[in-house]
Amino acid sequence: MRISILTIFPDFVRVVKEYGVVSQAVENGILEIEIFNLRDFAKDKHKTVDDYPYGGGPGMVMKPAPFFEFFKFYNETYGKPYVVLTSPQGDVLNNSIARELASKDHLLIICGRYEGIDERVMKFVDREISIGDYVLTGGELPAMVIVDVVSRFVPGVVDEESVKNDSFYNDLLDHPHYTRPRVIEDMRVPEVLISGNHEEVELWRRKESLKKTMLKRPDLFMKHQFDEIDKRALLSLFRELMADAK
Ligand code: 4FV
Repeated sequence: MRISILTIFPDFVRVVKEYGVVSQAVENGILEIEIFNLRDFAKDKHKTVDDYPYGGGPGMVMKPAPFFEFFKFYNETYGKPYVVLTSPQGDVLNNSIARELASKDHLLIICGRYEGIDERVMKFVDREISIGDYVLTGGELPAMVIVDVVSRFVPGVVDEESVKNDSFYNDLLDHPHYTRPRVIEDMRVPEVLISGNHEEVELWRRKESLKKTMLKRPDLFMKHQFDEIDKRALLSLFRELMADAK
């Protein structure tokens, strides 16, 4: 998969491909991540990318011309990508949107700055994505979040099992995790996790996921598709509750 990022701060975003599983995926050739500096497509000697807003008001707006220059070059050189603009007006990112983006073989992410981008640039944009209902100083962090979450859905980047156990994979929050030592400050690892009984472990983890999801994200719980293990987990939870209620 090819992911390109267009920004006025290339050094800021470059780190997203220099650490962890994303950097390994780049080394293994599974991911190609390329960063472009919008200023390289501003034709004036000051490489200007912003200007005053028509109609007045605070702040500056990103000029359309450097983007038009960039797309002329980019589409000729790399072919037409699926273009994502990171902005507060976008669809709020979640796992299913990330999975959808990961199905594209060629993504280009545009990072806004200032008050925003001249509206005429939207002719190049296939999708606007927001990472949440708040206003950032720039679209670079959202672009890095998108690279990170999308890369996990690209086959070969992370082990399938790990993705299957993800929070939100099946609209459930994740179960608690434990590792050595067995006891720390009198806090013990739940016995079932050291029992070696994989069925009991799986049931315990699903019960914990269901409990946490019902408590913290009932909206997700209502979306969750129940399977056999869920039913056994809920029965067991119910029996425990009834026992505690006695
Ligand atoms: C944002 C978000 C975001 C708005 C003006 C960049 C800033 C500045 N992008 N999710 N929330 N962008 O706040 O994606 O240009």
